[in-house]
Amino acid sequence: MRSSTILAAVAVNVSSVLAADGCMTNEQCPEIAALEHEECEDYHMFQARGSTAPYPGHLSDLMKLVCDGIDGSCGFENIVYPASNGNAWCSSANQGATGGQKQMQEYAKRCPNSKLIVLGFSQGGSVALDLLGGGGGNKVFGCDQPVNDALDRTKAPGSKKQVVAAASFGPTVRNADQTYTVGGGRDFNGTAVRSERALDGLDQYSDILRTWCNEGDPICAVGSEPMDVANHLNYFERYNDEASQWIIETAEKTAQSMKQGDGNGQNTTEESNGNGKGIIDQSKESIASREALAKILFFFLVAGSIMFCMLR
Ligand SMILES: *[C@@H]1O[C@H](CO)[C@@H](O)[C@H](O)[C@H]1NC(C)=O
Ligand SMILES: CC(=O)N[C@H]1CO[C@H](CO)[C@@H](O)[C@@H]1O
Repeated sequence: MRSSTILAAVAVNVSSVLAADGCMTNEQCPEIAALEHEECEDYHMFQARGSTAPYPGHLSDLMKLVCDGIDGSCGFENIVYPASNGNAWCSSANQGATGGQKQMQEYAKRCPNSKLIVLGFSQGGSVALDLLGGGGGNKVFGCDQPVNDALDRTKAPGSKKQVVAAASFGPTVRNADQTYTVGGGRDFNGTAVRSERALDGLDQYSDILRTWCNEGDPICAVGSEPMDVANHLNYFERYNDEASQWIIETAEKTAQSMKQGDGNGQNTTEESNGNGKGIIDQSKESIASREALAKILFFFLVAGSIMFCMLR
């Protein structure tokens, strides 16, 4: 089992298999490059690419969909880290987690009112989970991943006022049966499992976190069948629409439910403002009235047809 896992890891050089029509690099897709921003904006994504992938990598099209659909200014920055495979995986992932936290700290300090979204794929998916919930203290592909602490959910940059959504696709280090996981690989462990401490750390974010893991993905769902690297590489073909919708809804809903604070992220409350509720009630009402209208139209249609038949 362990040696097959290692073989799978070696086989998954994610940059070698590009999605047929997906964007991977800035050169390929200037419209993605145009979303890479340093300035303060309403929604700012931090994204961690997969092992050996170019920047920005597999999440490019998804990020474009999020920015196209979200209500407010939007852009991203790459989490800068080596994304190395093999024995260097552990130090690479650790650099991603600690470096990503630092990038978030710097951005949140400059832009205290911006809403932050954390994304990652494969090794980067693991990095996204590690930087939020803490990581390391385990063996992955035969190397030892150093420990890093979680971001505190009550303080910048991890506060509820700031981190409003997080999504991880095919993460390497993950645990079976977590409520935030969707996909057929949910009941299987990843290449390695998270420490209790890292799981607890991640639970702070479970309300705004979703992890996608396919059945048969040899990286995030070890032991599920049929094991095929294709199941690790097709997340963005399969789920871009669903995932971008979820990210937009989660980010907007969380942002709306947080009162505008004093900007330092030290305290947040869960009280929702009247607006958010109003919008939901209004849309419920309009659905109800549309249903009523449809029933009335249907009644007249049936009654009309009966009269027409009788008159003939
Ligand atoms: C996942 O790993 C944990 C910790 O090692 C273990 O207790 C559990 O049985 C594993 N679950 C599956 C489905 O392999
Ligand atoms: C995390 C934190 O400090 N939360 C506090 C913020 O302020 C509200 C109301 O003043 C408290 O109830 C929270 O405990």
